[in-house]
Amino acid sequence: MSEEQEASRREVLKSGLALGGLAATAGMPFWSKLALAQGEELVPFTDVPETFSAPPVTAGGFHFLDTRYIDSFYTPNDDFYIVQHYNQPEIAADDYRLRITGLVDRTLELTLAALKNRDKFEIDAGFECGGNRQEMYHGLIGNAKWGGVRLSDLLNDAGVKNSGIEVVFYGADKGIENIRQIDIEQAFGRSMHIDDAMRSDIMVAYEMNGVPLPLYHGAPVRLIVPGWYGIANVKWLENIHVQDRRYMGRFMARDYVTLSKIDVGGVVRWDERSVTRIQLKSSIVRVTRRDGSHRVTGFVLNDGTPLKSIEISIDGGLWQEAKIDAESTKYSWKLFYLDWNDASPGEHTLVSRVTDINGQVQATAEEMPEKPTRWENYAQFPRTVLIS
Ligand SMILES: Nc1nc2c(c(=O)[nH]1)N[C@H]1C(S)=C(S)[C@@H](COP(=O)(O)O)O[C@H]1N2
Ligand SMILES: [Mo]
Repeated sequence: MSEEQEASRREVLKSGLALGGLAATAGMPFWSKLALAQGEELVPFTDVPETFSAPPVTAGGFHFLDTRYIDSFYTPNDDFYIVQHYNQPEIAADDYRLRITGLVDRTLELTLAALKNRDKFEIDAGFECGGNRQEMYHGLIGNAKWGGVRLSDLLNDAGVKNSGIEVVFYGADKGIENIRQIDIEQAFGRSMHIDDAMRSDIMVAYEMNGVPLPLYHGAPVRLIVPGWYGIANVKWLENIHVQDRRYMGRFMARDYVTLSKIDVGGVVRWDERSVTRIQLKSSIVRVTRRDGSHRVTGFVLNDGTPLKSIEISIDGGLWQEAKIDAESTKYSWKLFYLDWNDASPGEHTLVSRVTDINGQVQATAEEMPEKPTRWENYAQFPRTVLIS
């Protein structure tokens, strides 16, 4: 490994300690406080219909978490949300090849065994689908420890030519797309600029929470782009292709494109851009009661920018600082709680807001840009509960 790579690896490790200045939890590990204790019960949300439930995991299906029951730092693999737009290809590990092609000095073709023989690293990454939303209580979310190899190591071995500016990632799953009235079979594809692709923390992953990547999460190999929305994490990855111009496939240029009214150089314009970095977001996921005292729990996701505070306001009152899991890592989700001491019987409205070290504050619904597309739902999310 070059000195430069070693330095950037150290930088990543160091910046993993992303929680400068936050209220830490002393004593017990944060996580041991999350599982429901003996005699602790969920307080019902009144914004959740009684009929609400998360769909079970099924082949080809769509699955999201019932966020009221988040009780571990790592989401169990069999409850991690599942989104795929085409099929779920089954690839025999022995037949698997990862090909690195295009504007490179040497085309690489790697078996799974060859990938596993290379330098391995692990990283925590929590992410959500760009289409995650309030109707499912933000359940298209999960946090896992991923294991695999550095994308930058593979690209350096292949030798990216100067003309190679765009890196495209193709999955083995395919579907028919109608493009200008023509039906065409396309593989799932996503891309990024070479400068993003050379980040030392992007992973070609073959493990999820210590076991081989499960089928629904892209077996045998997927991409993990920490800090970006789920769409970037191409499952069933079989080809990494370097080219000299932008890739304009459906999931970069037509779908997962956020349309919003923003200031562009002093002019308000309707802007269209591909969903990439995770926006600063928090949400309350549950309220529990034990021996008459209450606790409010939630999560934060963002692009890895260190956080300054996470606060909760009850019935429009003062913002109170919540405790955040101090062992969270740069790109993991960050779980937090607040002990709510004086909860009175009746209905209450609770809302959380997160602030990062740059002073950016999670927007209220009113402060959000006009944004008619369904992607990137990060506004403050008021929840209502009934205290009996
Ligand atoms: N090959 C492939 N990769 C894919 C997708 C897909 O349809 N095909 N869906 C993407 C989307 S939209 C999301 S949100 C994440 C979901 O990853 P998960 O199912 O492991 O949670 O995978 C991404 N990677
Ligand atoms: Mo997604």
